Amino acid sequence: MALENAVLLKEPLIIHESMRYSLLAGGKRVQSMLCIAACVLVGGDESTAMPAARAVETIHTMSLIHDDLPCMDNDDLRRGKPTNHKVFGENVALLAADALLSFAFEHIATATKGLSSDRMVRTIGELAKCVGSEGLVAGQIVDIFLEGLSDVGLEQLEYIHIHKTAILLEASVFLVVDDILDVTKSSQELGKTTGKGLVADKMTNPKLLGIEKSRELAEKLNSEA
Ligand code: GRG
Repeated sequence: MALENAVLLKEPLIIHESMRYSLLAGGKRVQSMLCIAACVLVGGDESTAMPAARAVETIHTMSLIHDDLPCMDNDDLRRGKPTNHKVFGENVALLAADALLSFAFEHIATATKGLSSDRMVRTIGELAKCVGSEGLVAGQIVDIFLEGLSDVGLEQLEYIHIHKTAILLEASVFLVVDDILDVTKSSQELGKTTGKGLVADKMTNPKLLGIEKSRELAEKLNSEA
């Protein structure tokens, strides 16, 4: 996907090393593959979607760097390697994530070919919304503030999953397909349930529902998807 060439090693070296460390650390590349597949599915050229695919992958990566920071989940490992802040320090990791976020939008704006400026502006606007206080950031802040609370329900857990995970996946597809297909069902409508449950610290579906019910829910959501 040529992410290697998207962020080159240049001055200031430390920040670009840190950006590249996480960007090129592997990962399943689900977001970018979805983006390209969606484009091809509706008859578009792969090359049209490539900058958007790199951008969503870059945003996904920067969100993981933030998520791993000591002030968030304080994780030592990501993608089988030491987390960005473990290697480069917290200050560099924070700035590398910020720079990756900025790069994602710059890259869409400068590298996308064959889109009208109207669609380009709409694409960038949609993506920005998915990242901000109604998107990834919303999911993370709710996750943080519900942590440790008892009496947290499935609806709140779904809110976190939708905002932390589904929203960027949805954006990866909708950024490309939105104009072409009449997609009316929002991810919020998918698998809406109202159960309640208890959690100790981090919420998960198995903690709320038990393994068996979680499996059933996963199968239901999968077939709806
Ligand atoms: C976006 C400004 C801004 C800040 C970030 C920390 C945060 C706010 C949001 C949390 C986002 C987060 C960590 C969501 C989890 C997403 C997720 C499903 C991670 C695991 O994805 P995989 O397994 O990862 O596809 P790989 O490594 O394969 O890419």
